[in-house]
Amino acid sequence: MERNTLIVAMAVALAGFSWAVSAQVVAPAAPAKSVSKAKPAKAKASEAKSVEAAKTVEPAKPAGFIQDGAALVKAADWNKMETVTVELGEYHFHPMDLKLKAGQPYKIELKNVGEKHHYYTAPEFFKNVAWRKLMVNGQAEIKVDYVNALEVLKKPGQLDIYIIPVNKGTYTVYCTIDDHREKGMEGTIIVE
Ligand SMILES: [Cu+2]
Repeated sequence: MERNTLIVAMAVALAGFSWAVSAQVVAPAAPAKSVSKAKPAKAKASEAKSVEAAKTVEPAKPAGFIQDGAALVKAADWNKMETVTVELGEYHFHPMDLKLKAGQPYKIELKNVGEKHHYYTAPEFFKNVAWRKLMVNGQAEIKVDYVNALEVLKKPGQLDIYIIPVNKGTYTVYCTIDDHREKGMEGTIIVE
């Protein structure tokens, strides 16, 4: 009995010790505000740690982009997807004014029919859509949460984007190569 009691006591002591150690490890991650008042130098480290932990759980999109895009893409009925073709050439988009419906899943085919490379740059529009994927010539798919700019290489370059416009508005699209924009490569994307 004495021996058993001793083992139990040791086990309790060890458990207490490990609890103390784990508590020490957890402690720095405690509410940043209370820590920052006492030890400002360590507060930054713990804040950085908690931000890192949050990213591991669910990666955050850059500010301004649709945050719940993945859920919208998953919930959408892609059998009702509409296909729209936009041609890029010297120096125009066709159509120049693209009209889309908010909440409607789209495949937008960006086709370069010109002799030069062209950009399809629409930063505000790109921020206001839920991204499913991009497809290159039916040969490769790129899964993305957000996009900044797209370039479609000269004839016969093609890039298909699968998106759901989320926020209504009038957005500008243009080509950023040389003076293409000034020569006419600026159009609008209207989401209603
Ligand atoms: Cu261009």
